Amino acid sequence: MDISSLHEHNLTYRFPKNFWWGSAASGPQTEGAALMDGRKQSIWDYWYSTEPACFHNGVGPEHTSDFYHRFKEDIQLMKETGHNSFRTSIQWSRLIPDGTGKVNEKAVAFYNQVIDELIAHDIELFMNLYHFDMPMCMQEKGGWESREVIDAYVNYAETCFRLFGGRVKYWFTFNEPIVPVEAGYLYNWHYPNVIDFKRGATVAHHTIVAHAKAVEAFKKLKVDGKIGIILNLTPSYPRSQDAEDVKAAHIADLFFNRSFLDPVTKGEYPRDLVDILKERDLLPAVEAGDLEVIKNNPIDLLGVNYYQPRRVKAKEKPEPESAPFMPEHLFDPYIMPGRKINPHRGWEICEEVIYDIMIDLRDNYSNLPFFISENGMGVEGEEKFRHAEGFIEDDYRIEFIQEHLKWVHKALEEGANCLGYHLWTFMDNWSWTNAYKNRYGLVEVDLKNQLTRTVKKSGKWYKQLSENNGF
Ligand code: BGP
Repeated sequence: MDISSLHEHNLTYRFPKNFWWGSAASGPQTEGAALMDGRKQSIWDYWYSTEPACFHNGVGPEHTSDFYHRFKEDIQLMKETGHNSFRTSIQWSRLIPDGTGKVNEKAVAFYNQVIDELIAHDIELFMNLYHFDMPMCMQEKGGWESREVIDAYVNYAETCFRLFGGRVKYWFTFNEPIVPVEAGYLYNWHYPNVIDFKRGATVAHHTIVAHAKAVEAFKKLKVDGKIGIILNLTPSYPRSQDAEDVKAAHIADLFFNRSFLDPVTKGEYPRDLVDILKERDLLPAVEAGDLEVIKNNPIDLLGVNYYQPRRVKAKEKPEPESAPFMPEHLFDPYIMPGRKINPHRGWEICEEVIYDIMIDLRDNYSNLPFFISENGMGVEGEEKFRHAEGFIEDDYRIEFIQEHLKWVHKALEEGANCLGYHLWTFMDNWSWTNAYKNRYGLVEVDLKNQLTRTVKKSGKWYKQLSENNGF
């Protein structure tokens, strides 16, 4: 990396040559056309059809910005907002509607057109294969609890590599794979609404095996490109340096960060985590070959999603003996006095944490190549920031990005191997049970018709950021 360029010209924060500037999105959150052209239900369509009240204002995944029909206009807007790269995901339920077997030619045509259009606009496509969107027919077979689903996923991944490999150079097996574990099997936030740690641990292990097998297939097929995974890293900070607080933070870190980060980079689960689970008889069943495939298939590139830290303190009460296990039996959440909050979303904002993540990857993960694959500021009721001329005047978002980038820049100067920054997200999009509650886009989508797009102030600023390669 050419560090000497970091301070050239009149910019205070200049980034390395060819730094990726762009944004992230996902198929289910933007394509719409949910049951069109042969696509079948994912768990989201199914769950919405049975329990619409679980979704903010009762808005489901059917239309979601209609990128399926409007991708040309949207890619044009990506160009206008300075994108040199963009991440989205293929929907398994669109490409292989029955989970296995026949490929949907209309889906192939759609994804090919999106790829062509991005290439024509000189925007590098980062393609993810799974963003929380299990096809319903696969969930009926047990979802990630089922070995059969691992095989089906690997077949789906191979199909994607064969169809689009070479033209797509950057691939990701999963986005935030811990979220389906937490949301679907621990905390009752998402379908299938199970609360059972051991089943969650099985889901986590099977996801990692599926990931490693997809990486193995990618290498076997000699796809011209790189493959990785996108993890949401939520560093854990102890209330104090007292041994018990530090231990609590370490345990939270094992469960929520190292559980996925270590196997995909170092090829092994953290020993301390295995010990904690073993002691409580919570280890998932591991089959012959699982640990080898994990060991032999480290990623080429990591995507880091960062929103907020986790703060913890030592448990005040002893671990309950009879209640079914939850990670929170081993630490308590800590509300740090004076923490900065995004009042429009309720999440903590702590910019320097992004630096800590980058230094951790430098020092403890062999300085592997990574990029910030999501970071962003959600705002509920963003209409109230509309300028008289009609656009959203989101100075808070510009400031949010700048303040994070200052720390990214510092870590780069200190040798972190960060290749780019992607904002969540390109245009306001549908976000699971929060639907359209929190807006994150550089581009506003008129929710009355889900059609009209208007670039926000941040979108104009992002173009300058990208063109100047800094600010
Ligand atoms: C991330 C997910 C995205 C997106 C974002 C915003 O964790 O990868 O898919 O939904 O969170 O979430 P929310 O709309 O709940 O604020």
